[in-house]
Amino acid sequence: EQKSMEPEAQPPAKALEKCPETSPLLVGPLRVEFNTLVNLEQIKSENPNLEYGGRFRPKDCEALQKVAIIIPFRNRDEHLKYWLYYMHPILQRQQLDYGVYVINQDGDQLFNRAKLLNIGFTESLREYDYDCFVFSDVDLIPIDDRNTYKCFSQPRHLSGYLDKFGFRLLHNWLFGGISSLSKEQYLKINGFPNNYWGWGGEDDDIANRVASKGMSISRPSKEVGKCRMIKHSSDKQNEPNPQRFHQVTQTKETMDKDGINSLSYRVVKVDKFDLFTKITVDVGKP
Ligand code: UDH
Repeated sequence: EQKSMEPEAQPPAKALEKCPETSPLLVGPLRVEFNTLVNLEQIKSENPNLEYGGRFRPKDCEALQKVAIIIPFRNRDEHLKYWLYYMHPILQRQQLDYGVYVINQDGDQLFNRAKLLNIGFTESLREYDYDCFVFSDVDLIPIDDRNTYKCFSQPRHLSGYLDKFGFRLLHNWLFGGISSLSKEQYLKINGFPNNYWGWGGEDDDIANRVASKGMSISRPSKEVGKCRMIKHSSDKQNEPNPQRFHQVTQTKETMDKDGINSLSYRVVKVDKFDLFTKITVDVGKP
């Protein structure tokens, strides 16, 4: 009898099962230091499962959240390498469907962190149907992978316990550094302010927005929530904003007209690298 040359019948493709609530791949406390230099080629070879542009999704289960990670950026390439080196393995172990977006402020006007974050929200959504947004400074790394870069029932502050403050939470409305908001939470507060130029205040404004919409700030426990910051000197064109003290008293009055509904900017260029997507933008000036 002649063997059939027909390929064996394949079972119909099964939809992946959802990933578990807690990833079984987590290891807990991590060693994080910034003395050994890292390079992009090494990071690339250590993360073979990444897709172009710094995208990843678990292949054995369906991720519970689609997370855009937004990094405000200008002239911090050394920090970005450490960030990529430490974060890609952590985020993969957390079984997230994620993409990394570095929002690079073009030119040398005053830095505008919150506006860059608004731009990251908008631009990442043009690429994929993200439902959660993690906003992270480039120089902060969690030292426990149970500090999951996802969204929770309340906006979350992921970097409450920094090494530079002796791992103490300075105060309860702290919201700078690393935070996460679902798309719905973000839209409820009209996104972030666009008019904080230079250092400071924008994080308190965001905390005010959260509170004024009846939400609260959630955090991981101190055990899980510790982070390290890369030491560095002050940046040019990011001096403390002298208007910040006044601005943060006005959030309730300004938040409905200043935010994602009033955002304007120009994309200068989009670079897709292996480990991240870099979007260079003109944010204008004060
Ligand atoms: N950022 C840049 N480039 C800049 C300024 C800021 O990439 O020129 C980004 C970066 O992601 C940084 C974040 O914006 O992590 C926040 O910047 P920041 O200056 O508010 O906060 P950071 O924690 O520094 O980096 C705090 C002041 C450090 C002064 C140290 C003096 N010893």
